[in-house]
Amino acid sequence: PLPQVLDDPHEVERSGMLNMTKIAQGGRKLRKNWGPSWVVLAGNSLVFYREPPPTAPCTVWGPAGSRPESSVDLRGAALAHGRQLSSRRNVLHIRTVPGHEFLLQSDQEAELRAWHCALRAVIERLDRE
Ligand code: I3S
Repeated sequence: PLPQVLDDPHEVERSGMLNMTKIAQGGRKLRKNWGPSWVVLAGNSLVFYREPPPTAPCTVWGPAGSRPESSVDLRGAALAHGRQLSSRRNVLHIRTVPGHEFLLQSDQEAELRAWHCALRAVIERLDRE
């Protein structure tokens, strides 16, 4: 049997500061607007907060009572390198089933690679469910 934590849909898989821009909303192309975001990968969602929690790194969720800026459902999402979509280095491209697309970027290559692995693992797990 799986350990209990793996059955918890709200288990935080990863969180941290990344640069983010949406590039499409519901299939409609958007103008890029890069900015820093506190990103939380948990359950089937990727959640974006304007700011990290004040007690970081101990608290992985956003500030108590703080509302996420946005969140997306990763079920069926497509994950790819974003190098054709940006002049920045270390860019990931995510497209969700409803056609929301965004880019995630970090100047630290290892950090972005870890996000790539974590996102791929979650999306593959959701594909099997
Ligand atoms: O894919 P693009 O259009 O070359 O993206 C760049 C532009 O969106 C630019 O904004 P304006 O066209 O509104 O000035 C952004 O400032 C750049 O950051 C975008 O390119 P990168 O390569 O940084 O994703």
